[in-house]
Amino acid sequence: MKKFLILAALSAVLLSCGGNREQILKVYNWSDYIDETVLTDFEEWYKAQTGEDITVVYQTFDVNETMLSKIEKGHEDYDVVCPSDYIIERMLNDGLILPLDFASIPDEINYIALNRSPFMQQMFHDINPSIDANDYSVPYMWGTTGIIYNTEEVTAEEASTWDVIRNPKFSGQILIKDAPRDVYGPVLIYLKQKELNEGTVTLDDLMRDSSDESIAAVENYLRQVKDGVLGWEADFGKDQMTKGRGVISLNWSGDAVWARDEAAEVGVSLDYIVPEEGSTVWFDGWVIPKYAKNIKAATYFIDFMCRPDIAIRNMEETGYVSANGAIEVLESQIDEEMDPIDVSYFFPGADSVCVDPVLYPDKAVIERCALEHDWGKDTDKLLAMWSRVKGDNASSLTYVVIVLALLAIIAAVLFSNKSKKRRRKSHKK
Ligand code: N2P
Repeated sequence: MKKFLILAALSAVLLSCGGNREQILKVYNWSDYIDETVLTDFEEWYKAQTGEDITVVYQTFDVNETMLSKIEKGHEDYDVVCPSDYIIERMLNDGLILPLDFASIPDEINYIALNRSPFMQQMFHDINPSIDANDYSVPYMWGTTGIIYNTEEVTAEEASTWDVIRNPKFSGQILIKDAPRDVYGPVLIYLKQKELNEGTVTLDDLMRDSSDESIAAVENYLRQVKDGVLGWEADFGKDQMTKGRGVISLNWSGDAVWARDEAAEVGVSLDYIVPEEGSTVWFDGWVIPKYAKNIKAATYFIDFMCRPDIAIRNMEETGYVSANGAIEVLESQIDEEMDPIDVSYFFPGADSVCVDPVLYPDKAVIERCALEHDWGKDTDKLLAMWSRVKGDNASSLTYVVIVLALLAIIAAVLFSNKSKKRRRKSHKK
């Protein structure tokens, strides 16, 4: 990490001194979402393939919306970014991403074409049936949203419902991902169980439901949740769970794998479950934003990320699951200690393989998960609700402290002015 911060700083200096932008590739990705040694490998590979020098400037974000705003409002010249499904949809609708030109990459190193997963292609296609997102983005990682739980404190049964996040038994020990859409979706699915079971709504309807009534219902629910919340976390939840500082974490499957494996080393036992009521399945994909300056290197970078050995390294480092459909990737994950499950939706024919079900959920789990969709302008309503819910949490005390501090500053200024005047008066006398 340090090495890349230094590299980023050096590259920023290089750029500000008029360095050659064609030799810089600016990548903006989620934090903890890559094996950073692959960045150096890319620089070497790129040189070998094209004869050109390249330096990767690597920056990270924790929240989709931060990344989007830098591009949407700031017009920042990142060459490659990694948004989630509904943000790809939004960027696509707003003309913020460029079509990809993979034909420019020689066939024998065209890892994108060689390793596509039909499941991922279909998911990307479903983002927007009228503009095929496969022409604009390449899947990177994917997973589900669910519950990480400490198996010594919480039973699998307790964790198998979304209602566990307001279970008073775990009050003060619940971590919630600071990702409004990824919390809204599951909570709405929970609240609409009756309608889902009666068949009057579908999971897909709920993923598109930005009505005032539904937002209000989720807000009301989250207000009941928040008293028991230990933290709204963008990226520290997994770490807290490994230290036993939380017993429940509404989180992504990749963080679950990372946390479970780290925790095991210090004797803390964690597991992950996708609650019975259903959930969201998400994926993140590489795109080249409209303001990119190095499209050629960006295209090669995305391609390199699809090389199976690189995909495997990224998976092993982060805990997340590659969207790569290569058989080598499946083979690298076979673990005879696991029970056989059906992952034929992802690897055709693999209907009974021993793989970690947190990484590749069984087909039955995927069938109760839905893809999130962009809400366009209605997103603002959700973000406003989210800050109302979270903001109230720390606010009373915070506001009192701020007001007291301001009063103290004003009093100090008034007092010092008065004494200055007094001193001047006595001086004149
Ligand atoms: C990893 C972030 C994963 C993003 N820190 C999940 N969409």
